[in-house]
Amino acid sequence: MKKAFRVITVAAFIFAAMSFANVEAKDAKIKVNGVCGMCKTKIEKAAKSVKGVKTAVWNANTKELTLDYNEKLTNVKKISQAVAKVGYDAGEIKADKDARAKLPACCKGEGGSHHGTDKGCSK
Ligand SMILES: [Cu+2]
Repeated sequence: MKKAFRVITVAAFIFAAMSFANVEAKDAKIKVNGVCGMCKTKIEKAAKSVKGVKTAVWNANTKELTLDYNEKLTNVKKISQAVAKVGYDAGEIKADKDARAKLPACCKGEGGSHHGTDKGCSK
């Protein structure tokens, strides 16, 4: 019986340590109004430049940026601000006007296409 108790104690410890680690890793989804593959690269790069962001994946179909970050180091607002800075509306944060003005027309949803890049807007 003593041995079983020990195993349970160790298991409980491991479980507690795991859930503690999970507290720091947060998931979030924010809407970002990008258009193409070029936008995707910019959006993800901006999000990942924020300290504490582990993964940032933007989906062109759903317009959702899926984040995995350490909540001790950053938060959704900070990440949104970093994305807004490169010219896109991100969650509650509006795009930086100057950065947006520099985006290709198609990346602003105004039609047209990038020149010869299949990663860019083509539709
Ligand atoms: Cu684009």
